[in-house]
Amino acid sequence: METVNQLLDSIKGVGRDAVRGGYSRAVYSTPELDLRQWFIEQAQQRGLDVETDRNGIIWAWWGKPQDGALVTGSHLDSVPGGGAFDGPLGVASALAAVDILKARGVQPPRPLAITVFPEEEGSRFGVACLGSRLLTGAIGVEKALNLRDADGNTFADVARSNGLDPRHVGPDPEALARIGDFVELHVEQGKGLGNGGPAIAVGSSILGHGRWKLSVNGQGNHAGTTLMADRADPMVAAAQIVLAVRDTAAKQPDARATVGRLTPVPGGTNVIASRVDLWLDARHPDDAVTAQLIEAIYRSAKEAAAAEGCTVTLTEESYSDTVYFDAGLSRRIGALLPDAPVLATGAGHDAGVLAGSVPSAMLFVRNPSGISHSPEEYVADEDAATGAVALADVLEGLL
Ligand code: HGY
Ligand code: MN
Ligand code: MN
Repeated sequence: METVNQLLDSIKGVGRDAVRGGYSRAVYSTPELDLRQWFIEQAQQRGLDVETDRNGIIWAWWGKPQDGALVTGSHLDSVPGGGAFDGPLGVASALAAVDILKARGVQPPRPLAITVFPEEEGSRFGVACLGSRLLTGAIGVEKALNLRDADGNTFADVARSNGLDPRHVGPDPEALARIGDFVELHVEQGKGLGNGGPAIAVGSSILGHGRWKLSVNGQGNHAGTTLMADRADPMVAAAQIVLAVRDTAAKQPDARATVGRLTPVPGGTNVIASRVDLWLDARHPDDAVTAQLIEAIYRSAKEAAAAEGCTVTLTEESYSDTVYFDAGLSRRIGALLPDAPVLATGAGHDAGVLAGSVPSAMLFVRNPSGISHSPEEYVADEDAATGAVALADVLEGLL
């Protein structure tokens, strides 16, 4: 069987983005579907029984599916122009860990399953961890089904065209009961493990984070015939808002706020936009501080819009409180990996969504630069191999 690095190597050509660099593997896009098929084949080659549940989550079972199983997994979808490891490292490490356990002659006393969650990044439908939120009921079914991608396709339609029945999408207590403990291995998206020392850390918490959409409305017009004094240009207001986001967050220790996506409508070079949509990603350990941040940003946005003769609306699209992983499970994992430091993360994960329903924990694998959501995301082969062994040790110890 392939090692974790060979497994990652076997998918390195899937979903390469020639324009952005890195990988663009949006949920239910061809690259992501190809990766799903790759995972199913790899799991079946290992004798695992594979099923896809009514929310599109793939489960690969070693042993008969039953309540209280030990489950590990991650995601295969990516951000636009993302790195090679965010998601796939956890899935490939889980496959490699099963190989290691089989080679050790382990006979699981309880079933072990590998899961692949759809739409962890929220890159297509705008809500991160959509699959695990549906599973746990952390998102309303109607809201989920009506989410739209950039082309206006609803999640319901896309789910339907990928074999799901929208009438059955939603909370799945039977599937959730099968998760006795959940452990997700993930590339570290920070510099906590640096360049030396242990390559693996145990997760402690996930920063509270949310997404908001701001829409600035102005007067669309001709770029050449409209004098500067006669404009209500939402792009100018949007530019002020982006600066206000940065300035507001910079004043708040530990806050992070980002506008990574901005869409002018109609988006012509010789056209003054009529509307500009921009999306805010804001995060802070204290949910009350995040709320104050958003209020301050919205105040500045309204001032910026008014100064340009425009208006602005703000809509919350998703929010997750700060999450602390299960203390008992993390302690047990710490005992199995005595050299592993404990790290908090600023990145969201399905393990964070599941933590509200089942004992959940994370392992992080060194990423020397800490850069992620970028083609420069990196894990050295030896660290990836160390991660797979660490995951195998943890799974064996928890079985
Ligand atoms: O956005 C996040 O924190 C995660 O990568 N989905
Ligand atoms: Mn991820
Ligand atoms: Mn990510």
